[in-house]
Amino acid sequence: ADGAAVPALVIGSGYGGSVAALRLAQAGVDVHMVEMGMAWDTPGSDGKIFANTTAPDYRSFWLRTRTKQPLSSFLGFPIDKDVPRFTGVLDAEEFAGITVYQGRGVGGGSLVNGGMAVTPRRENFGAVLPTVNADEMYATYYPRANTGLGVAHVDPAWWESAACYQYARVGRKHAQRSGFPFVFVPNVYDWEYMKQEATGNVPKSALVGEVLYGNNHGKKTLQKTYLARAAQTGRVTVSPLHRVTSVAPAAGGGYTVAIEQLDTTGAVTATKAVTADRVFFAAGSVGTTKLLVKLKAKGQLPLLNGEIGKGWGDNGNVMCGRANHMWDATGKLQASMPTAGIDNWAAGGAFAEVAPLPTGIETYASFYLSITRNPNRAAFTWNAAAGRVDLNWQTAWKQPSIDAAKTIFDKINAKEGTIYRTDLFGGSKIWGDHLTYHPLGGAVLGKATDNYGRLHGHAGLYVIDGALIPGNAGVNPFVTITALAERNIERIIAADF
Ligand code: FAE
Repeated sequence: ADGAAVPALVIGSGYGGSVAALRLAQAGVDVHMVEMGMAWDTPGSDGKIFANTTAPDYRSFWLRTRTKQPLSSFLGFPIDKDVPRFTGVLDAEEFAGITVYQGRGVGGGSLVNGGMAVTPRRENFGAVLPTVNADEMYATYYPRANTGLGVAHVDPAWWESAACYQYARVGRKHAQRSGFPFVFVPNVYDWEYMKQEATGNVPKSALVGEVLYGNNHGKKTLQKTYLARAAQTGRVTVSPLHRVTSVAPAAGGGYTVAIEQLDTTGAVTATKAVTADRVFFAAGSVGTTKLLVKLKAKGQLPLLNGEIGKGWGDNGNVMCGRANHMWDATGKLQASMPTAGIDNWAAGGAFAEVAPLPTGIETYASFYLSITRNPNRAAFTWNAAAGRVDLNWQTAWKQPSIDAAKTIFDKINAKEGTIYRTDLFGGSKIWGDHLTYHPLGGAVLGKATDNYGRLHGHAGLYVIDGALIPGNAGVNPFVTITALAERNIERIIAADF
């Protein structure tokens, strides 16, 4: 409520925010979470909370009047369509050189993501977070994060025969025939539930392709894990459809946090101010960094240092499809939850997730999201004339990612006598190089903050989300974001509260 005072305010309810809220509450601290997206706890008139990937509707996109699907065309036909403007679950946020996809709602990215829960290889960790003690991460915080998130492997025997993973088995065959390691990757989907979907005993979710616009069943989102446990403490309140616009030192100590209440058209229906002793920025790499860049430039938080806004990367994301021969059908039934990838990180700087293309028809296509070693880093800056934060990423900066992905797919195409699909990204583009699912950085650990996420310049302000990670995690990022948050909040509770 307007005028309230809270000991700890958390901006955003994704991975970093959920870890912070749970651990603070368990330590006896009352927490108020402010989330700009919806609660996603109420079904629509079709009885479902979320829309299907193949039939986006008003629930699917954050404040757009036309969908902006990651695949813009299929078999030459554009697939985007008009939708009513609504505070939907997936934001396709457009900057000059890149579209950044993000989850919006209580649970953040966990509502829309593929659930791939990857702990980076130990030997790669030094390149991910060079200032963090790897022994502690692998002994304590990665295991804690994996447990908290409910991470599990698919049953290999079931996977070998399940119709819905034919596409992944074709991916394995092609990887292995070209000599690439094929590795299984754990997920937060409830595998027992998926087996029940396959036998027809329960309402289907992954097996009807639900993912990008939310899963109605089966996926262990943060709503079912960290946030459920946080709620059980009785110390955490969550305000959905509330957006933080400012944080500034308060006269009597602590911070004044300015908040806008939104309706489902995105209109501001009220503005509120609360005071908080401590504020945790957990609005995601883009959300946190945009706030900090604006607040520093406009003088609300003038003492933030010159690293704010820097070190942003796209985790080297690039997509592509391959056209298979008729004898390599990938299946008209494709589980929306990926289970595996092609690991050419050491030799070629690419880890390619064998991704579903859940269209409901046989496409003879293999589809991949590659995570690559891309050294380019962008910066966010305040554009005073336009009153917004800009990002200077350039589309051409994806070239190192394309080159790395080609170390895998040129070889597979040569071996199989196949070609790239050119009908997925508009025009005759081969590479999905216009987007990322994995924004990272902008308030980098050890640079904009100390080695535990305390912002330099203003005591009692913390960054605890993907903004801390310097642009590339080498693998899908949410387990690392969660583990780093577990590490940092433990230290912050012990030393600062
Ligand atoms: P995040 O989860 O984005 O949460 C930030 C929250 O803050 C959001 O709910 C925002 O609505 C909210 N917010 C932002 N600004 C404000 C404000 N001013 N006031 C109030 N609230 C605000 O941040 N990662 C994997 O590891 N495996 C995958 O399989 C995977 N698949 C993905 C698929 C898709 C389509 C997408 C979009 C992402 C995927 N990711 C995946 C990435 C992963 O979801 C992402 O790294 C994390 O969600 C980032 O966590 P954070 O806590 O940083």
